[in-house]
Amino acid sequence: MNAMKLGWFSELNSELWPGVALSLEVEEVLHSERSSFQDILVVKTLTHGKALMLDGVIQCTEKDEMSYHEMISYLPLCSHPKPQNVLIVGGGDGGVAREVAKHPDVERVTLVDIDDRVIEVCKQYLPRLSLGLNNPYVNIIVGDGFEFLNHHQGEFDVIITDSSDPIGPAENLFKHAYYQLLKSALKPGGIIASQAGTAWANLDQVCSTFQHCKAVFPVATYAVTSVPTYPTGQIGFVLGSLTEQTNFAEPMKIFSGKDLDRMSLMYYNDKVHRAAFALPRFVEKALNNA
Ligand code: SPM
Repeated sequence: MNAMKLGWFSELNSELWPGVALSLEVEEVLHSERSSFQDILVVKTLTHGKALMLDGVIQCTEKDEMSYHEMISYLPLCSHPKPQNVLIVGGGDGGVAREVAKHPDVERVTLVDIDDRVIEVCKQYLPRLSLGLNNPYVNIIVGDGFEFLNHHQGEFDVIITDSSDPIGPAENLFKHAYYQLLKSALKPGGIIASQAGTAWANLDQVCSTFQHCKAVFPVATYAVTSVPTYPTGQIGFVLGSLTEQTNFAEPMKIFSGKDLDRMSLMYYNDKVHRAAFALPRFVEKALNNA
């Protein structure tokens, strides 16, 4: 559900964030179509650059996408001793691939997204994001992430699930069976990170996703970042590790200021990494009971 009225896009979703709607003033609709899986909309906003919406839900704006893409990428990558082979499930806009490919240890990136139209539309209209899709290290596969994992065992050091919300094409990526598949697709010592919703609007969803992760991985945790154009301005990730010694809150790899500049990172550094795991009491309590 979404509304375009008087030059404004409003993100209405009565199921996921009832009674709240973020609005962006739109200068121009650049692209709109119905793919086999979802509605795809790209607009030029007045204040946030270009924005991508899927099924009426904001996926990213050029102004604040770095907070999401850098954090979902570097929280797991910097928690792994040598993340050479990385799988991205979803992420058809290219933002995560762009970040993952910058990590000095990464040798191979595979991206599996179900919707080739998202990939093509982002290549055409969102080049700042989709430059990750043109990187020679990135192998793009159009297909179902769930199915892909079924046929790949013990292959990846890190798997990042950059999905939309659990209504629509991404629904299966929030289930227990998906976390079991993630575990089987990892090499020994592997790590996963998945989009897991915001505690303010979807505490139940956060807890159930965390529960699936905790049931499968010896170490599981939840971290947050701020994305002003997501509902409540915040989103979180669950992280799981096959290694009991993993302490997600303390990065194994620390980039110097020079590294961060060379990699053009605008949000992530080791201090932000540690802070992402400092959770409010109500979230900590809910996760402890999950
Ligand atoms: N590469 C960007 C894809 C973004 N994936 C996450 C989108 C989530 C949007 N809704 C946030 C609602 C939080 N409950």
